[in-house]
Amino acid sequence: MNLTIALAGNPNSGKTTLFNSLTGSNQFVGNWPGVTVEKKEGKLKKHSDVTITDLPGIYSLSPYTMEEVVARNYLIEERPDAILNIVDGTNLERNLYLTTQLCELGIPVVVAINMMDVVEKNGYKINTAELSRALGCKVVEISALKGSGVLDAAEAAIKAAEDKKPVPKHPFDGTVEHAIAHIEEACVHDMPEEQQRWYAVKIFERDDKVIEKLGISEQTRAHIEKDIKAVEDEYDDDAESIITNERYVYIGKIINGVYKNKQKGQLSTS
Ligand code: BGO
Repeated sequence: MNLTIALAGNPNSGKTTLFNSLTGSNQFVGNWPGVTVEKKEGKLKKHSDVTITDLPGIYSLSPYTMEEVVARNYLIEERPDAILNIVDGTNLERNLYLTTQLCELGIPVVVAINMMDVVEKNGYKINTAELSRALGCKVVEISALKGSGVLDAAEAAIKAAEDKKPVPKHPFDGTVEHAIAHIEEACVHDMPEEQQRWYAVKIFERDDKVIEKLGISEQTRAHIEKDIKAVEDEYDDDAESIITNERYVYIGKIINGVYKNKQKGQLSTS
């Protein structure tokens, strides 16, 4: 079976190092359609039926940079069989911000925590079993530079692609979740179920590109705008910032339980 695995991660997370390690010299370089952002694809070593697509390094799936737009268009339009999300283990909090968004796409995700050689040298340990439980997807420790764990990460991504199980939904806070549920019902209920979540969150954030793509009518927009405004009034903040804060609160809770200083035996937040 031919499978496509997208490699996604923050700039400097080690994505290029991992891509080279997974594909060796088996790479094809081009451009993403319509833009001057480089597109790299390659065949996974010893798996000629598995294509790895290297997405541009990004911090978020927002519509503000060319890299983000290229990456998210690929993910929502092409829908790869799985996402291998490379995360810099020395900077978990910032990197997991993208992870929370990738997990909403309805595509199976495997998280590869990179730079584990540095994490360990610094005397830290990451409880990957707990992180995996909290995120709802498989988590693998790797060092792309040293090559350790890289094959396990690839095998895990293949398995996730074959199993086709999207990541379970992480709920936002009460009224935010309520508004998103309304949006799902009003705007995206005819989409495949696993795709609805990401679109509904983007509509809540008033993401123009998504609203335009879906061709949401003025009447429906006015209807959901009432829900969004009510949440903004309650939180005294704008919708996009509310979602950003919700993500960081969620990440903060996760990290508290998984990042441990080996020497002191204490939990740390980064
Ligand atoms: C330089 N462990 C360690 N210790 N370093 C790693 C690992 C790892 O597991 N993985 C990657 N790196 P990219 P993006 C560098 O280039 O793959 C290092 O942006 C240097 N260069 O070697 O490029 C990797 O594609 C001079 O480091 O990331 C690279 O995601 C001094 O992380 C950097 C020190 O990796 C970014 C490092 C001239």
